[in-house]
Amino acid sequence: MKKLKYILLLAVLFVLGACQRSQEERNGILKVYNWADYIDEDVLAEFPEWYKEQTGEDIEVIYQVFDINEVMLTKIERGHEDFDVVCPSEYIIERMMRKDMLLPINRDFGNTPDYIPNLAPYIQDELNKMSQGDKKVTDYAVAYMWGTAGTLYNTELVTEEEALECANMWDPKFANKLLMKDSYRDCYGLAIIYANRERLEKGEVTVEQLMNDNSHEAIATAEEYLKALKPNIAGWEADFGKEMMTKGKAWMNFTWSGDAVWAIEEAAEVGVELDYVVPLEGSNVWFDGWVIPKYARNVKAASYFINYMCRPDIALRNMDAIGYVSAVATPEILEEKIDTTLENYSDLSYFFGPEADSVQVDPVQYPDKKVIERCAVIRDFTNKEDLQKVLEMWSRVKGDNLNAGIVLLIFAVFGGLFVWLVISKVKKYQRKIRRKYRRRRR
Ligand code: N2P
Repeated sequence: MKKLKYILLLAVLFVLGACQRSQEERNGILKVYNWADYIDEDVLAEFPEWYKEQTGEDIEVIYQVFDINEVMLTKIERGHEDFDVVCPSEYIIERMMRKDMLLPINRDFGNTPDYIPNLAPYIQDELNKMSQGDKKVTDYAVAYMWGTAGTLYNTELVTEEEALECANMWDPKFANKLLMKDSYRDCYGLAIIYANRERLEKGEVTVEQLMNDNSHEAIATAEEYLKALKPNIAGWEADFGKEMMTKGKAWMNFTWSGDAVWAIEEAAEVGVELDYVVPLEGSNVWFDGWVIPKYARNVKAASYFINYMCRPDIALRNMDAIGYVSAVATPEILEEKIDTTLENYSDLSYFFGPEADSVQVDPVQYPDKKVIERCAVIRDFTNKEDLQKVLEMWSRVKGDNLNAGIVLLIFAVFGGLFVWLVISKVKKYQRKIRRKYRRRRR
């Protein structure tokens, strides 16, 4: 009995020790958790040198990537992993704020300039719409990249008019030709918007209301419309859509604007023409931002890393490397992005200020004000049970594919076994008969 008590005491001490260790500061190492293909590798590699110049301290960066917001969130929420800086999308930032999972960003950078005010006021305002009580989101999150969800299409196989109306995605002529972003919130919004297109046209409801409606009725509608879309879906992609489109293996891809920019450029190099539009019915404008989770163990380096990401030259290099658009909106960025060979002029005053109301800038990267006006930002589904219902619906929608595949596989395996059994039985019987005849002849 005494021995057992001793072992229990040791176990408690061990657990306490582990907890203590996991909260201890971890100088010299910065753990970054970001989306895949979402940073210029040289920018990342140069951070330690810049950090040393600013602080006199050495730092080693441990960098990991994810493809799906929820995967990242589970690691932090359930696994308490000690990432110092991570990059969730807006609705996950909102959830992390609500669940008190974030630390405020300390902007006391000593002699280092604070680059965070370089962010577009438009994005800052959108972020702050998600504030929780007196906790302002912009004190806890710094926007990184932003964009829209829309349709990337092969111009030889799909017309611009077809791509512009999301209704066409349901057209049987695109059977097995459509790739969908493996993101339940983007797909949910698309389905609800399409289902309510007539009410939207009459002005009875807004894109924002639809996309953020998690009533039982809305969930059932989304399920019905997403299931109806399945014959057209060639795959749910987290990151391979751009490659499939570049290789001409799919005709349309409901995806994020930054992936579209990358795919359009890559495809052009191999002679395939792709383009991207935001559905006329409406869509979502999204942004991802840097946050410091409460299990972080190098808060200082995390804040410096976030600040470094807001330096205009760094923002430009990241944009050039990945195709996405930075939330930094300084005049040098606008100047760099102006392309006088473009035919279209866009109103980007909402992002770069009043002087940018008619500028020649790639409309896929920086949508015109009118496009932004038909989009809305995705908010988190705050009620746990409703969120669970949406997730269950999503796995039913996606799971059907898997089930059909598994059923086919089972049939193929058992069918094969059955045929093999019958053939071997027949052969055995034939051998028996032959032997019988031989014996009789003797
Ligand atoms: C890039 C992922 C972009 C995330 N691979 C868009 N929210």
